[in-house]
Order: sequence, then structure tokens, then C-alpha cells
Amino acid sequence: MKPDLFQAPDYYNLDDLLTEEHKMVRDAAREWVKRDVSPIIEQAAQDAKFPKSIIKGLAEIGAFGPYIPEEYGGAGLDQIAYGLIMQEIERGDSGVRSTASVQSSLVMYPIYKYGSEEQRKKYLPKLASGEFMGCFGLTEPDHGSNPSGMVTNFKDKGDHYLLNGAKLWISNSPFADIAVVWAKNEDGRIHGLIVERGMEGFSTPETHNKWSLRASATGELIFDNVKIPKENLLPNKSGLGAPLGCLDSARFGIAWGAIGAAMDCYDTALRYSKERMQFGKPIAGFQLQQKKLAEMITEITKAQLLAWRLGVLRNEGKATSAQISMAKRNNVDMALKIAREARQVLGAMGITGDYSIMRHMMNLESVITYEGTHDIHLLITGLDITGISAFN
Ligand code: TGC
Ligand code: FAD
Repeated sequence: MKPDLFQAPDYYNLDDLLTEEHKMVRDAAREWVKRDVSPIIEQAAQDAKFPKSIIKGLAEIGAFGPYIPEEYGGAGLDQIAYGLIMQEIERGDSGVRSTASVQSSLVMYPIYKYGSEEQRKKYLPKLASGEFMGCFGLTEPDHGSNPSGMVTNFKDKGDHYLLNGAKLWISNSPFADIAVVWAKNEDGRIHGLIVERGMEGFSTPETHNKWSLRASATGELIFDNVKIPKENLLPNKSGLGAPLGCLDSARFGIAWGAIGAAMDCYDTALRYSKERMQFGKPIAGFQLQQKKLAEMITEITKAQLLAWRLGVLRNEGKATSAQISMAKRNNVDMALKIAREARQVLGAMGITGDYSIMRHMMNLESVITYEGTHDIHLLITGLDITGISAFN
């Protein structure tokens, strides 16, 4: 892997829209990625191993619960700071951002938002420090885009619940200490339950042979008559809206994160194109390469503006789920297209692990699928503007 010479593009002086705190948080994350992620991430991806050594650093830069109040161990930051942290982490690798997204928005957020005070105190500080790692179980083998059809269920057994079923494609599951699991009660109502590693009948086999997000661990959650203490039910919200509310927060983070991956691809391609000589001049001097690079920076700039405005709306409590869907869909698609174009700018070198582009490209194939596929987000926009659902 080449040394990390990343320079962040800011074509429209977007830094002027950020506060000093935003810039401080962003720069700390950027430095950490350069120092602790870039040197090890390519090997971790090649080995298909989640680099556990980065957990401490993620906690230190505030990536676990950036917007969770400080009294529960979070960083107490606003939504734009959260977005900027995700952007910087995904600049390093989407799999590392995945780990932070899941911990923050899919584990800490539901415990903070829907949990009891006892649950908040018990879990949130340990999740913020990385002492506990968590995962989020919504997707099932037969229910991906349509989670309302889930079959994982729990029965009230008087002094405990009995949980049965299975979840698939779960980020962090192979090493998570706790899982926030969505399951139906006897009335078919969806609830969140906190399942702890070590509970009898609970196992988390790893999913192997991924060509994407190789530095992130993915696995299953299997529940075979798992006894869940009653105090582990999230008491304050039920129904599909509960897990979907968590997804809003995670999708917002992805809308920012994808910009980081795109910025890294663009920056790498720009630098390479100025150095690589063909036909007696740098390839950056050819119109076809300039077209690629000019379109990349245009799309990155548009995505930055979209994310920033969405951050303002989130800070004001005004962002709708459909607005978040639009940003997730647009920005991930933008990043994937840029990764493909940037890869071509590097010619054959672009397919090697000496550069980050191909890794970003393969990672983004997962990012465009998880947290709602590209198609599902389009249908969410379609429903929002027409009032007619085209899901079924
Ligand atoms: P629908 O009838 O539309 O809604 C059911 C209830 O939910 C409410 N709702 C939302 N609430 C909060 N946020 C949202 N985004 C919401 N969207 C809907 C809605 O108001 C309703 O509430 P109520 O009170 O009336 O019951 O539900 P539907 O069954 O028609 O489904 C809609 C659809 C297809 C959009 C939804 O199912 C969906 O988003 N599907 C995609 C599934 C998905 O995104 N899965 C992600 C799994 S987690 C993951 O991928 C983590 S990857 C992590 C990483 O590594 O980074
Ligand atoms: P399907 O729902 O089977 O979709 C297949 C295709 O059909 C897609 O192209 C989709 O767009 C299309 N389609 C589906 N329905 C419609 C429709 N109504 N109209 C038009 N087209 C449609 N889930 C979790 O719960 N927790 C996690 O931590 C997690 N991490 C993940 C990590 C990775 C690496 C990956 C790849 C996935 C992860 N997921 C996780 C699962 C992810 O959210 C699902 O893969 C995603 O929601 C899509 O579900 P599916 O794969 O079953 O595809």
C-alpha cells in the first residue's frame, strides 16, 4: 500500500459552512485514519479480518455514539459532526465505517431512544468506550427489503421470553458482545430485544467468501430457544417504525460516509494522473481523463452540499425519512460510479492493492445494497412524491 497522501477536495469552500468544533472533530478523525487505519487496512481486507486493534481509536475519536449525550458516554456532538466523522472513516474504508455506524446508530441509538434508564446506564457507556461491541439484527434469510415479514419471534414465558429464529448478513455479529434483535411477539408486533453473547442457544457463525467489505466481519444470529430476561426488552417503542427509525440515523451517516470513499478515489486518481506519463505527457493532460476528473469533483461537490443541508435539517429536527433516503441513494451511487471511473484512470495499477480504489469499489457494492437497496430508496422517493406505494 502506498503512503497515505490524501488531500480532501473542497471545491465550493464548504469548510466556511462548518464551525470550529466541526473542523476540529473532522481533522482529528482524518489524522487518526491516516495514522492508524491507512497503514493496516489493505492487509486486513486481503486477509478478510476485521482489525480489532482499531476499536480503541474509534472510541477515542468519538465514532461510537457521536450524538449520544455525554452523560451516557457519547460525544454529545451535532449531526454534522457525526456526518463528518463517518466521512473521514469511510475515506479509510467502508467496513470500518460500518462498524462505527452499527455501534452508534443501530445499537446505541435504539438503546438510548427506546430503552429504559437502566438499559441506558448499563450498556451505553461501555458501547461508547468500545468495551462492548454491538450488532443489529433485522434482516432474515427470507426477509431483506421487506423486514415486516420477519419470522423471528418471542413468546412470553412468565418470568422470561423465549426467542427463536435467525438473522443473516449481520455486521459485527461474529465478535459482538450484544445484539439488538427485532422479533415479533405472539400478537405479531415487532419489538427490540437485547441479546447477550453467552446466552444459551444463541450463536453467531461468520459469513465467509465475501468480495466486499472484507475488513468488516459479517455473520448470522441464530436463536434456538434463547431465554431472554424480561428487562432486556426495549420498552419505549414497538412496530416496524422502531428499527426503521434507527435506519434513518445510519443511512444519514452513510450519505456522508460515501463522500469520503469518493473523495479518496478522486484524490488518488488526480494525483496519479499528474504523475503518469503516456505519449510524452501526463495523462492528466488528455481531455478524456480531464472529463473523468472534472465530473468526479462536480458530483462530489453536489453530494457534499446535499449532505450538509441534510445535516442542518437533522440538527433542526426537520429532516424527513424520504430526504435521508434520497441522500443515501444519491451519494452511494455517486461514490460507486466515481470508484469505477477512478479505477480506470489508474489503468492496470488500479486493480492492485497498492491503491485503495478497487477496495472502495468492492466495498461500495455492499453499501449500495445494505441499509435499503438503491431500488428501495428510489421507491421511497416515489412514494413520497406521488403518495402511491409501489413496494407491493
Ligand atoms: P411501512 O408500512 O411503510 O412503515 C411501517 C411503519 O414504519 C414507519 N416508517 C418509518 N419510521 C421511521 N423511519 C423510517 N425510515 C420509516 N419508514 C417507515 C411508518 O410510518 C409505519 O409506522 P406506523 O406507525 O404507521 O406503523 O412499511 P413497509 O413494510 O411498507 O416497508 C417500507 C420499506 C420497504 C421502505 C422498509 O421496509 C424498508 O426500508 N426496507 C429496507 C430494509 C432495510 O433497509 N434493511 C436494512 C437492514 S440493517 C442494515 O442493512 C445494516 S448495514 C449496517 C452497516 O454495516 O453499516
Ligand atoms: P432482497 O430484498 O432479496 O432484494 C433483491 C433485489 O430485489 C434487490 O435489487 C432489491 O432492490 C430488489 N427488490 C426487492 N424488493 C423490491 C421491490 N418491492 N421493488 C423493486 N425491487 C425490489 N442487515 C441487518 O439487519 N443488519 C446488518 O448489520 C446488516 N449488515 C449487512 C452487511 C453486508 C455486508 C450486507 C451485504 C448486508 C447487510 N445487511 C444487514 C442486510 C441488508 O440490509 C440487506 O441485504 C438489504 O436490506 C437487502 O436485502 P436482500 O439482500 O435480502 O435483498
